[in-house]
Order: sequence, then structure tokens, then C-alpha cells
Amino acid sequence: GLVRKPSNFVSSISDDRGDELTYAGVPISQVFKQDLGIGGVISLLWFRRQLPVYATKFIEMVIMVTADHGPAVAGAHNAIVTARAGKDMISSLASGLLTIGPRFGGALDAAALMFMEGVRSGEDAASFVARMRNEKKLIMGIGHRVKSLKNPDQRVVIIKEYAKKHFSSTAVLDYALEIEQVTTQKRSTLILNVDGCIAACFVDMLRSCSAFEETEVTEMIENGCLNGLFTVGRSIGFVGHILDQKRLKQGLYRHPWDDISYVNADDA
Ligand code: Q5B
Repeated sequence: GLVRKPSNFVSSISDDRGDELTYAGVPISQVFKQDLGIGGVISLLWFRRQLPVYATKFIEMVIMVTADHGPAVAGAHNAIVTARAGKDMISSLASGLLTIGPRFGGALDAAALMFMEGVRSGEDAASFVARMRNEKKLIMGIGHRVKSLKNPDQRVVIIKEYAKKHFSSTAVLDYALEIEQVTTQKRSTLILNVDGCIAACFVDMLRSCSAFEETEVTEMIENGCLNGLFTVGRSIGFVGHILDQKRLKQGLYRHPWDDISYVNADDA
């Protein structure tokens, strides 16, 4: 009989071979007819599911709240410095994106895994915090440079309120908030930050919509879907900052000498 040549490449999210492009089997015309929005497109291409409207709206909220946080944050700063060095849009954007990591904007997946494990094991928040301290590990999703109990982050308030209103359970968010109660006793900046709040609520959303097995949720997070969301959102802001610098015709950036502590080789 006919022997099919084994393929070198496997893909399961989109198909452009037929009359019409499909996203996870949904024709592009249907994406628009059903008004799925960017949240619906992300749920098809990232999760291969058509999620309920409250879930796709939540994905859109995450994109919106992470879109920008001013020019001073690590990623925007890098994008701006690169644009001012005369580099093109893509290089400047890539330079900004490469700062996203465990300290800045890229703590979401690790935070979700930490909080999920805490809920799964039943470890109480105080023991969790003490254990992390003993293991000399930072709790991902906790802590902020400028936001604190006295200067709360409205992005966190917006996400929290939506989760409480729309998700059938907020077990992971509730656990993260118990951790915040403990960490803020040490220092008022050790709040549940925007990364941590999105991470906890996203897990609650994925569980609430009953579209995934628990193992699928863990796998998607281990594969980096939550840091992917922050990256997509913040790309909007980075592109904005790059266009802004070019519009304002800003020249090459050089950091002022008086803002650098030069440490002699002998002192270092
Ligand atoms: N301590 C965020 O640090 C920051 C602790 C902790 C236990 C923790 C730090 C951290 C985990 C990673 C994370 C996402 C680096 C942050 C974001 C997006 C953003 C950004 C923007 C945007 C801040 C002082 C004392 C020390 C530490 C202890 C600190 N964090 N203990 N668990 N997580 N968090 N990143 O203020 O005893 O004095 O030695 O790594 O979730 O990136 O707007 O800027 O939208 O762009 O520099 O919002 O928290 O504090 O490192 O000097 O620590 O607190 O051990 O204790 P800071 P440090 P001690 S959201």
C-alpha cells in the first residue's frame, strides 16, 4: 500500500491550507462573526479552546493592565535607550523584552506554580513564608519597588475584583492574599504584586471554566503561558515608548557620570 512519509514538523493551532485560515479549527470569518476579540484569539491559539466570555474578557483585562507601567521600569528603559541609540523598532522592542524575567514582569508562571503547590499541599501561609525564608528563596509574585500597603496598585485591585465577581472559586487568589498578610508584616512593600495577582487569578480562571484537566493547567503554566501574557501586554507599551522617543527626536542616551559610583579595583 501507500506509505506516508513521516513529517518533520508537527503543528496543532492554526491551518492556512484551505479556503480559509483557521485558528484551532475556527475559521477566521467566524472569529469575527462571533466577535471573539483578542481574548478569544489568544484562547484559541494558546489554549486551543473557545473559552467562555468571562474568561476571554479576563485575558483582555490582563493585556490591558500590563500594557505599560511608565518609562522608568527596566524593560521600557532598555527599549528607550536602544531607540535613542538609533536602532530600529524590532531591535528596540527585543531589547526591552529581554529584561522580562524573575525580577521584572516575568514572575507570573513561577508565582502560579508556588501558590498552586501551597493550595495543593495545604501548607498554611505562615509556614509557606517561613519555609521559603529558610530555603533562602524569594516568593515569586510578592514585592514591589514602588507599590506598597500605603500606595496600593490599582491594577491589582481591578484584577482581584473581577476574579471575585466572575470565577466560581478564587482558592489560589485567597491563598496568595494570605501570604501577603504574612509578608507585609515584615515590610509594607511585600504586597501581592501585579505579576502574582494575575498569576493566582489566572489559575482560578482556568480551573473555574472547567475546560482543562489539572495536569493541563500545570503543563501550560510550566510552558510559560503566563509570562507570555505579560510579554504580549507589555509589548504594546514598549512599542509606544519607542515611537514616542522617535517622535520626540531624542538623541543618544549617555548616563551621567555623577550618577555612577566608580568603585576602584582595590575597593571592589
Ligand atoms: N524580599 C520586585 O524588590 C522586587 C521578596 C522578599 C520574600 C519576596 C522583589 C522580588 C519577586 C519577583 C517578582 C515582579 C525585585 C514584580 C513587576 C512589574 C511592574 C514593575 C514596576 C511593571 C522588589 C528587600 C527585603 C529583603 C528581601 C525581601 C523582597 N522580595 N522576601 N519574597 N518576593 N520579588 N517580580 O523592593 O531581610 O532586608 O534582606 O524579586 O514578583 O515587575 O512597576 O516596577 O508593571 O512594570 O528591591 O509592576 O520583591 O526589595 O530586593 O531590596 O528586598 O525584602 O529578601 O529582605 P526590592 P529588595 P532583607 S512586579
